[in-house]
Amino acid sequence: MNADHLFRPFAKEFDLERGEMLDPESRIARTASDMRGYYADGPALERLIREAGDPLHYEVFETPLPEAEGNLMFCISKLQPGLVGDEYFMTKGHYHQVSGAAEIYLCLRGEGLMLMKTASGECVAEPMRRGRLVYVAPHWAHRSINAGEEPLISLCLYPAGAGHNYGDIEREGFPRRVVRSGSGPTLV
Ligand code: PAN
Ligand code: ZN
Repeated sequence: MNADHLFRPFAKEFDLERGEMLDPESRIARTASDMRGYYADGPALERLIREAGDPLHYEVFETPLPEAEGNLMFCISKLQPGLVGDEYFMTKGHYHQVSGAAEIYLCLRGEGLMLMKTASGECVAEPMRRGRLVYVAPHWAHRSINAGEEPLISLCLYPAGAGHNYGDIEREGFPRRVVRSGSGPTLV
């Protein structure tokens, strides 16, 4: 095969202490108003949007890669701390469009949970904290939840052609939520 047709090797710098990808080519940002319909307390979300000026919820920093079979996508996911009512800030969550595509989250900073569910309703929560790797197995939808006081930051790795299916989770939701209680973050 002519090597000109191959994607070229490259390297990228990270600040692992701060949990930052240096010079990311792309940044996706979600603010509170992007999260309508996801939290149990809709009025609390509307108050947050109104009173706090639609604050940043989370960001994904990445280097776009060809989706061709074999490439591995890597990105930094950075979720702010905060509450909507009693519920901790979280990502929308998704299945992969190629639902058999797995993903690795290596937590670099912060504290929280990775909530995972199958289409048949089985649900598992794995703690996330610096140095802990969560393996999101094929066919499991996944959502991260920041139950701490600083940003929850992970390095994510998955097949570049996996795609994201948000629609099914928008319809199904996750069977469990993480809320603040007197004894700390609680799965309900
Ligand atoms: C992550 C997520 C990121 C944001 O990179 O995309 O944490 O969460 P949502 O995509 O659910 O809004 C990932 O799981 N990629 O596949
Ligand atoms: Zn994913």
